Amino acid sequence: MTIHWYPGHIAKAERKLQEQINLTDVVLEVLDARIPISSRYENLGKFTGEKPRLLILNKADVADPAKNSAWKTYLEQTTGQKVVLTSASSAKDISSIVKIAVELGKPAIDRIVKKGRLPRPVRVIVVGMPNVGKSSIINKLIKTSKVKTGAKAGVTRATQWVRVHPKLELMDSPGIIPARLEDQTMAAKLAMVNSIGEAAYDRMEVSKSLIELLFQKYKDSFCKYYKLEPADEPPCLEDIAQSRKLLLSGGKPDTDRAATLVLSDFRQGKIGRTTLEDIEQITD
Ligand SMILES: Nc1nc2c(ncn2[C@@H]2O[C@H](COP(=O)(O)OP(=O)(O)O)[C@@H](O)[C@H]2O)c(=O)[nH]1
Ligand SMILES: [Mg+2]
Repeated sequence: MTIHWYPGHIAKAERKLQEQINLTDVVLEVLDARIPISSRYENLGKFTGEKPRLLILNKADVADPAKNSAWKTYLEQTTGQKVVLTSASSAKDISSIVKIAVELGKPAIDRIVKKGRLPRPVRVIVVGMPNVGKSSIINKLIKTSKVKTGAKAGVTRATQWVRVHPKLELMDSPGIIPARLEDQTMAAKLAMVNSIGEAAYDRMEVSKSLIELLFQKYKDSFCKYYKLEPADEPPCLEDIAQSRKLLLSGGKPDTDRAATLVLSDFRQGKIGRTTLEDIEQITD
């Protein structure tokens, strides 16, 4: 499988990310709960330094509930960061993000006060790879309050801060962590959750890998959803095309449409709540 990537774009994106993070006290790091390994950028600490971080496992509503709690515990223990499971549509999840972010930012504000300056709200940024739900989380946070505090002087690109709580200001544009695709297995997972532009990969290949993974981890629900007899080997795209009556004009199975269908069903959580990565697969 070949997923293409462009180091030049990455360097540029990383510079921008660094500039954005420099303006903040706390970093809200969003992962896709279905792929906590591949959607996490291990070197984020290079950009955040000592700034406190909150890990958000988003899209928890479409991820496997049992694995959600296992991942939360594991990540809390191994990173020392706070971890929250969220679904960007849940108001309750969003208010817990606000509460924790204010707590995490308190030491930074205390330092300001100690220097004899006036306290100000904690400043936070939402960062993450494409499509993990950054904008949805930002929109949801902003909905809780609508007061814009305007552009800050001294910042080249006008950075808008939105006061989402008396003690919290949110940068209104997310920090985009460019998906690093050196590792093709991780790149394929990012393609599965739609974090990589379609032009960079072969849909059929990614779809086949997804079928194998879902078959391996969620055989019963997968076969049931596509009305396939559970077998020892994963179904091929032809099987799914047949079952869904996706046929070309000559009656041959339309594997291309089957590939698109499986990716789309998975992304929408139609096959069930699934998590593609397990704690057990981490080796170190
Ligand atoms: N099921 C589910 N979908 C979500 C969630 N958060 C975001 N999405 C969807 O994921 C897609 C990407 O979200 P977006 O906020 O644009 O991601 P961004 O690229 O990180 O800003 C959109 O279709 C959202 O509706 C969530 O918690 N659960
Ligand atoms: Mg966005």
